[in-house]
Amino acid sequence: MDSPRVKRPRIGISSYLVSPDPSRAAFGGKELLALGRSMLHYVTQADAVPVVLLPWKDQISVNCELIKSCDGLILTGGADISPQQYGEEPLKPEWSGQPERDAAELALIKEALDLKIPILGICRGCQLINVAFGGSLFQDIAAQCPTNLCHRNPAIYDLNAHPVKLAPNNPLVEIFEGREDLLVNAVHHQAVDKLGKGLEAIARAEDGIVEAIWRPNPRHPLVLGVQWHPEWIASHRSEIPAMADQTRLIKFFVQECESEF
Ligand SMILES: [Mn+2]
Repeated sequence: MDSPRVKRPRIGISSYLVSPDPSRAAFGGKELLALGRSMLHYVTQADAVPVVLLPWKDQISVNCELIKSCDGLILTGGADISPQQYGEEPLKPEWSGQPERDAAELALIKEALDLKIPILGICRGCQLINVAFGGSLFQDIAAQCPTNLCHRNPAIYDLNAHPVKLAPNNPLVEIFEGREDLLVNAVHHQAVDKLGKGLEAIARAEDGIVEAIWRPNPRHPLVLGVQWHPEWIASHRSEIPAMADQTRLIKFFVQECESEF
């Protein structure tokens, strides 16, 4: 007897906008989209189907069609968000970010909110949720809020880690079963400054930097952002065993995507 065909949840995932080295012949000057294999693996670990979304402004209508077929949206990490998105000029030219990708993803956030499907932001994605709700960012942690805590170390990249303290009564406490602290990877130099309207900081590093946000009201559909990269922790957990199992986060998110509220 044929097994019944069960439709797996589809999760739209924003992709990176990459400009290869123009001095080389291969792809020189041609823009590409990219998406980490660990991100795809992370989503399939929760038995969901990844749908790759596009990082270009002139593809917003395509993205809107794609996201209509999805049960949830993940905003991935990547380049800086342009300070223009929160009404500031870049303090340094190299902090100008990628307005092109910002525009594509801000349109996706709006569409996902209209469709009432859950949103998960990772690193840059967490910051973009904050900006979409009217909040602002620190353009550079070292320049604007000097701290002894290392939030980015290029030499060891995603093996750089620091603890975060979780606030009570939020999905992270549920996901990580009542833990008050989590050790997470840290690969960011921007951070949430002023919180977006209706958003709440639910994890902070010991220097006060915001490490996770969510929208408590309405609680569903879920809007959650984490400053760390759970997909890398899930893939390389053996390298820092003290880190919690972050597949719990994606399984929780996909469950939210499957639920009717
Ligand atoms: Mn951090």
